[in-house]
Amino acid sequence: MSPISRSDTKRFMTAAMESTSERTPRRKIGITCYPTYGGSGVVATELGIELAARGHEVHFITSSLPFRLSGREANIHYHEVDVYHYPLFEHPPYDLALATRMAEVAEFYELDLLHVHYAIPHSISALLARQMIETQQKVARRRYLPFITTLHGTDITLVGQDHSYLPITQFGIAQSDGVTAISGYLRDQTREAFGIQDEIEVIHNFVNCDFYVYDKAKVAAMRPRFAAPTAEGRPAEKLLVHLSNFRPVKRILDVIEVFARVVAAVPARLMLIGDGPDRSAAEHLALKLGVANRIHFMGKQDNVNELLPLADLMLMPSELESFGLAALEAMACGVPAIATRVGGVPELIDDGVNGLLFAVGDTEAMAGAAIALLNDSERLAAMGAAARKTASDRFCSSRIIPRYEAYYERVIARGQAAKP
Ligand code: GMT
Repeated sequence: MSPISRSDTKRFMTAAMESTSERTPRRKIGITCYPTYGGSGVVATELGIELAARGHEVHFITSSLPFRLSGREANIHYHEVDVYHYPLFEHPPYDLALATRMAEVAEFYELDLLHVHYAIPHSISALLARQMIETQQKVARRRYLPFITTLHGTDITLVGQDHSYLPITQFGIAQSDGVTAISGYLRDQTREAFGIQDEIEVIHNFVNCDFYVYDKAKVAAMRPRFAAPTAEGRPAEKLLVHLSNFRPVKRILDVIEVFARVVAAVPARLMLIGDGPDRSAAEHLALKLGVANRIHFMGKQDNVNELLPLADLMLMPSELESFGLAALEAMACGVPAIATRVGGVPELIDDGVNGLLFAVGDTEAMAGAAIALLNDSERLAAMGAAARKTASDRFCSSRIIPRYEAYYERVIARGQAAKP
């Protein structure tokens, strides 16, 4: 096995030190998520990394290597789901291949638990795997393999609402041995939309506060690559950032509109991190508004913890966010967000204290607030400090991971009571 990278070592050491205080049994956990795209994959991957660093054995069972994983981390195993493509299959049945792999890995490595992220179709695959293990031919090998479903957002608010998916999503949630939601908002939505009465544990998104942090020397060295420092007679350029998968729900065009208004009043640049369906529309609008040469279109980036602290302000004008992980990651780096008052965002951003909230689409108000804040360095610094404090007081991995561990123990104990 190749050595882990320096930044990984730091992260592992931090988590290992944290884990010495509160010990829970070392567990073998299978994690499934969408590995290449979106916040649910990020949360699942970061969770696996943190659990592994705390001594658990983590098995990622996914279609490809999750994008924040090097594949070289200690205590982490990766099992690729291989989908057989037969000409008859217009749509190869990934869900079945996943269920098969889950059951195989669970049996071979004696997993204690499966933890799936994003309900569709992962909870159904986990349910099948549980049934396969519970009813296998060799009676001595039969056992109950509990699974937890973590709900992230569009699995409930969008995709799960479509009539073609609603009943199966409802069924997958109801059959789960444990269900967590990433915000109180999402828990309430799930209850309302699916009529679920059972317990749904709210465990918010988290961030590693040692890894996502403002480092003055690093910022001083890197920032001039993205925004010009003070030159004779000219003010330093401000730097804004947006991070997402560029889907319509993120309202990237609002980001460009806000930025164009900001640039008209304050010398500034924008880092656009990520990629997705709305990228070319964003490029066109940037050209039309004459700000394309002030925007760094950076595409997908691995180490966003190195980029976020360079910025003064984050823009997150989403149509909906069940939580807003991107804003939390920025806040941990001392960068406050201008965001929309939607979904679970108010559980993270306290308007006027650690960030600013606006109605969806109100780009004029967002731009006005951004300009005022960028011109008031004292208020901007206070808001950045409050943002960091919120992240470290409430959403650090050191606080949130033990909640997952405790929940695992509850679910495993319930599963043992249900032994076949
Ligand atoms: O729908 C998405 O934006 C992707 C989705 C995902 O599942 O990958 O993101 C959701 O999960 C993130 C991590 O838990 C949350 O921080 C995002 O707020 C949430 N996105 C939405 O609700 C739109």
